[in-house]
Amino acid sequence: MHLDHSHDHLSAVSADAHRPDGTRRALRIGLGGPVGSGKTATVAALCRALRDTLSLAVVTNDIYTREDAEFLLREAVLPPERITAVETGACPHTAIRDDISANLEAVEDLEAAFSAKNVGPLDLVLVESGGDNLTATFSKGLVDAQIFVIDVAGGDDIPRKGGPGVTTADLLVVNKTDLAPYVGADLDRMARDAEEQRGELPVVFTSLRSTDGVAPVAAWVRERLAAWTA
Ligand SMILES: Nc1nc2c(ncn2[C@@H]2O[C@H](COP(=O)(O)OP(=O)(O)O)[C@@H](O)[C@H]2O)c(=O)[nH]1
Ligand SMILES: [Mg+2]
Repeated sequence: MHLDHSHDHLSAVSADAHRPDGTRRALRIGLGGPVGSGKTATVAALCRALRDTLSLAVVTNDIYTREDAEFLLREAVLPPERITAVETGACPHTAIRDDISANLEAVEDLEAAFSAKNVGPLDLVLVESGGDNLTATFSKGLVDAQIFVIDVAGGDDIPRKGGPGVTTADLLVVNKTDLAPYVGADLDRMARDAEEQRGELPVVFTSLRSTDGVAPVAAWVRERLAAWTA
């Protein structure tokens, strides 16, 4: 099923910000973007950057496996009880957009578990999409804000091609800048095209190969969280 996503305004927060008991729930941030752009690597780096100061958890979406969750577990970016895998079946964008029930349940179960344990509540839940194409965006009922991750090796014309992820995500991440010389990607052009598509919405360029390469994304997440808790 392909819906018309063109009228979405992704930065609006519509999911209920409170739990039934009146306490504020965690900020939910979705990470979408094409397969291989660096979503899992960004999640892993964010966990390392934020885990000492925030209580966070991750939900991964894989089409047929638990590959991404297993990677995060192997890398020990968070304790296992903070990582949940959702297997989406054939159509990854369906699970973050049309039938979000499995993801919503995963997020709510994590929140409930941490509140119940009295170590919580969680501050932040990251939801990684299974990765699809340039049109896959998250339902506002599932996440409060979304990051769209593309990479320079996917072609430096991707920002110009637009699509709802590139044009409306709350943050656009252009990853793998270290590969730009090898694939002949023009970063200035990507920046100009992205600005043309996105206007005021922020864009950051990252290389997760460099030390603290995720810093601009982590700073943006901290800002969102500050606004959320204010
Ligand atoms: N050179 C380079 N490789 C990266 C970077 N970020 C991720 N990768 C690699 O790109 C591949 C795909 O990354 P992954 O996070 O699994 O992509 P996902 O499908 O979007 O989750 C992996 O081999 C990563 O190690 C980067 O900034 N530079
Ligand atoms: Mg992944």
